[in-house]
Amino acid sequence: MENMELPPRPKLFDFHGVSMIHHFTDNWENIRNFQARPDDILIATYPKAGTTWVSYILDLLYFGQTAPERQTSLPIYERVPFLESDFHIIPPEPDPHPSVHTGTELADKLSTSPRLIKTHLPVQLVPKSFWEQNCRIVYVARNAKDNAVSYFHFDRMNQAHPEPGDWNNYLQRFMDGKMVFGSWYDHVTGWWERKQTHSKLHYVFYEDMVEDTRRELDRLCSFLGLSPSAEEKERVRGGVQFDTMKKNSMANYSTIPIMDIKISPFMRKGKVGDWKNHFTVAQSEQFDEDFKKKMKNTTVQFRTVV
Ligand code: PPS
Repeated sequence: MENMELPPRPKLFDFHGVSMIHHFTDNWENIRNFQARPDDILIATYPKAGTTWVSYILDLLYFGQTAPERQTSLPIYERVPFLESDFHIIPPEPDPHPSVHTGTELADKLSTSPRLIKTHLPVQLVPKSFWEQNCRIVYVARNAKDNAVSYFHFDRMNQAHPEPGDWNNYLQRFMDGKMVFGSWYDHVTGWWERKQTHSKLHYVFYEDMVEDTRRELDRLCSFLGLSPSAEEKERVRGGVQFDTMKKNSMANYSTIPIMDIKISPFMRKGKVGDWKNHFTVAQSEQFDEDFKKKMKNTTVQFRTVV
């Protein structure tokens, strides 16, 4: 893998009013026409809000007992296809045949029921069949400051995203919505508004999950109509603790060559409040001021500490 030639970093462009890169729009016709099934569960997030955490929880809840071999042989990105992705998933050596799968192909090939599907699309770009089929959707949101920090480190290590540049410029770009998948502010508020009309949307906060994973697991189960035993719930909770997932090669993205976990691990810190190690006082004040303006018309509330 060390000598593998990496593709050049992609450029951002405007896609229906949202900053995007070609990896997530090249397959657009298939994404737009994707046929959701009524029991599909969509895991929707702005990038770096806790997608993998919730994906792993759902995977364990549904398939942890019936398909234990998944836990050792199938990375999370194959269990929970990334709908809009056109990334080339290259199996580790010695498999000489790189397989190319778009998210829609992977989802179409899934034999599980329900299918768990991941998306980072802002609500207005989600394929209409998910709404027509009245699918359950779990949306995870994370406070903007920690989200920006996590995204910055991810963009440093992920060759498939634009070069992040220095932190100060990056933060400005975050505030301007010039990020892959667009504005954090539009994303979290757009999904929050949709929750008011789509009853099968469960809106979860990363901070709540860190504060009390057991409670959030109970809420998730109740939304999904699942009633696992207390023992089973504890097993799931143990399997999705940060340190456990960080060591788990099926969950930690260490098998994807375009992500250089030596630059920054995918499972980086898993904390609320790491923004304090990155923002200067001036940056924090300016960010808060701007935040108030951008979020003045919404009722969604975030915590930057727990
Ligand atoms: S992605 O690329 O958008 O799918 O990334 P995503 O999974 O949404 O977000 C990655 C961040 O989530 C943290 N993470 C966790 N935190 C706490 N507990 C668990 N189990 C967990 N799993 C993943 C991960 O460490 C990233 O956050 P940072 O702040 O960078 O550590």
